[in-house]
Amino acid sequence: MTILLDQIIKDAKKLPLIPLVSSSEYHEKLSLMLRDVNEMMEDTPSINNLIGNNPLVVMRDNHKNHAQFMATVFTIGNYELLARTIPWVYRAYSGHKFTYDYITVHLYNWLKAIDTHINAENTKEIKTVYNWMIDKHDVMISLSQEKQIEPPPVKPDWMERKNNFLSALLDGDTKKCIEISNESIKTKNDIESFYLQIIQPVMYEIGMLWERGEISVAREHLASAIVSRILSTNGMRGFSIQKNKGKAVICASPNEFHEIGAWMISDVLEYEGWEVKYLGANMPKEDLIELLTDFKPHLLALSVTMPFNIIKTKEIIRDIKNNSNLSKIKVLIGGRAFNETTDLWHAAGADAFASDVQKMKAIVNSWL
Ligand code: B12
Repeated sequence: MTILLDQIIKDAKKLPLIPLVSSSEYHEKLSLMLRDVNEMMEDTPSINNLIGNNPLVVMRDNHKNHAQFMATVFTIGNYELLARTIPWVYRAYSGHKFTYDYITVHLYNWLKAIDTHINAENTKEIKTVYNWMIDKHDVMISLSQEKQIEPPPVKPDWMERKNNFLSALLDGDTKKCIEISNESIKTKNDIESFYLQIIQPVMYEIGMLWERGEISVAREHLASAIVSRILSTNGMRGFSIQKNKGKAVICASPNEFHEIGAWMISDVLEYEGWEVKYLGANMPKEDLIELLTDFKPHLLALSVTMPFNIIKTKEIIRDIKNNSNLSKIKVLIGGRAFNETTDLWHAAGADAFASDVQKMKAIVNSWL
């Protein structure tokens, strides 16, 4: 962590916690405030310049993510998450031609919407946080320009293969990617290294290229689609598997569209000897509970990439723990949302957290 980031995290941690009544009201009034903020932004005369001539729908989408993210920060009271995320916002938005001024105008409009919709006695702490973000504008610009966290380290003997895979992925060369995958996976024990040394670092690099505006959404989708095709073939390799370790359900939380990490976890558990049901992305709570009730797994592994999905994840875990038929299921969580912010995973109420497949194996084996 850099000195500046360390300072801003310390400063953020001095912000007041949001009383439950205020965070609940912020949550309740979210769509009203969002509607007003969108209208105020669209009525701003220089809006097209502010948003770098991006389509308005991209801006509205950003506002929705902002609203859900702030509701999460207020509900779980984690300001380290706030301080770590804002520099990413400045970097990613400016990488996509939004101006820095857009961010300030947007925050001032949130202050107006908060005053319009939230009872005056519940606004004090929320406005303190918004004013803090406005005050830190210049620091956040500097932080966003600092060197970014590198992707997870790749072992020297995998480096060339990883680079070749990345180039092939960016070229959309599915055949070459499948060749590299076949060269790398000869036995079921090779799958984990292929995932950790190639797929994960390559996808993180794809993310950074997108964040800096160096590749389009189409290129990122192309990469994700090829990786998904490769993961599908891994499930069909026909390596012998003994199902002697118990039953596991794996999915990504509601509104969570990142599923590659969860899929990797699922494959590794399956090859480790678990009887696995992998449910994919964006899993609705009620249907998950129904499946858990039928299948009666020993383990539920939930994946969360976007911090704004933590609240829904917390609700799932709460309902499982409060249900006498399900309360014995061990709940493991993981995903990018928890990887950087210390102890954030505790907010979701899970039994344990693992930052990657290797650590996940150690935890589930200790539960056997
Ligand atoms: C591909 C991708 C997408 C695809 C996903 C397709 C798919 N089929 O999964 C799509 C297009 C859907 C997408 C959408 C979005 N994305 Co995206 N996406 C990515 C990208 C490039 C790769 C994700 C990935 O596959 N990573 C590789 C896997 C293997 O890594 P992992 O998930 O961390 O998993 C490992 C561990 O975390 C752990 N783990 C994961 N899950 C679990 C679960 C358990 C139980 C355990 C124990 C461990 C564990 O083990 C895994 C293996 O070691 C990332 C970049 C990145 N750094 O990840 C951005 C990224 C995550 N996306 C980002 C953003 C902003 C978005 C959008 C908001 C964009 C938008 N404006 O629409 C939306 C959000 C959609 C939503 N509501 O979920 C940002 C998030 C930034 C932030 N501050 O939070 C990132 C980081 C890009 C960036 N650098 O800016 N995205």
